[in-house]
Amino acid sequence: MSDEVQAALARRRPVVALESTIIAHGLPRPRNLRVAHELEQAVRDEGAVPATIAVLDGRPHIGLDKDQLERVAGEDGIRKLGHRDLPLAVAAGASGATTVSATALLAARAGLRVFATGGLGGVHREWTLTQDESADLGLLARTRITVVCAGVKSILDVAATLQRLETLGVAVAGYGTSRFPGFYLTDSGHDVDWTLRTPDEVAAVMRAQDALAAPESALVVAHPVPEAEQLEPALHARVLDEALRECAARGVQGQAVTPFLLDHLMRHTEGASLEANLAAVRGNVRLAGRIASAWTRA
Ligand code: PSU
Ligand code: MN
Repeated sequence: MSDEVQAALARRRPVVALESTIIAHGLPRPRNLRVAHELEQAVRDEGAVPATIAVLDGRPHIGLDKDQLERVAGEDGIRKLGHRDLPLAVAAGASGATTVSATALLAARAGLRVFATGGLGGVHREWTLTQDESADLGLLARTRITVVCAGVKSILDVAATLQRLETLGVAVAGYGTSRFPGFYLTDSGHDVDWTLRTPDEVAAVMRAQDALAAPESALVVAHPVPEAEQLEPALHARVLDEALRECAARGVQGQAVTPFLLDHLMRHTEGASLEANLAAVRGNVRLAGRIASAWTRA
């Protein structure tokens, strides 16, 4: 743990966990490094301490300094680590960026409770053929953490992912909306059962989770990208269709699927999908800072 994060936790100051896969594998270089700094600053602007999480030379890090963040953003061959990869990377002395599942696991083990990302992984379209379901979902079913996200990535089968979250017992609430957000899009077209409207309301749910001694599951706070900053829905539909066809035609599989689709969308929307993605992440990081503050005040 970085000294700053350790000191903040010891003094019960708000801390927000940030994942690193979005930096290393979800965004293009060299902009990704600027974004990494910008996201950390956004957390600070809300009065919280950012803790970007990654594995470097076999050591999990909770909170990265400038050089470490640079390695995550720029090092060739930096791996993508889901939670199952953590022991393998540690034993091998390897370096890797952590996905939502690995970040949530490490954050919770370190005593962090609030985590911000772009969009969760989930059930991929054509799941019946590929069985591709992100490990994010299973991990969130057994980890007590609050994840602020713009829903799940719209490259997924959103209805199936919502169903899996229900089956797995993961609490889901819209933030300021009764519609589940669609990552690049403000509205995925699906309803959510619960709406929370303030950071204090979110903190109250977190306290209730602990008081109920419920299974150690997560709370997903689904926070939509503002409508003015979303990707144009018709463009989204058209380009996503192409991306999915291209992905299948090239036989892209496993961990490579999500980065491939995000990159394809970015290149075929002249960067508009990137801007929508960044707008979503920025909003999530800020909200997470406010939730962490409400949580430590409570
Ligand atoms: N959110 C983003 N961009 C990303 C991701 C999330 O805006 O690249 C990453 C997260 O790390 C998430 C991962 O856990 O994509 C999902 O990968 P997979 O579908 O292979 O589980
Ligand atoms: Mn997958």
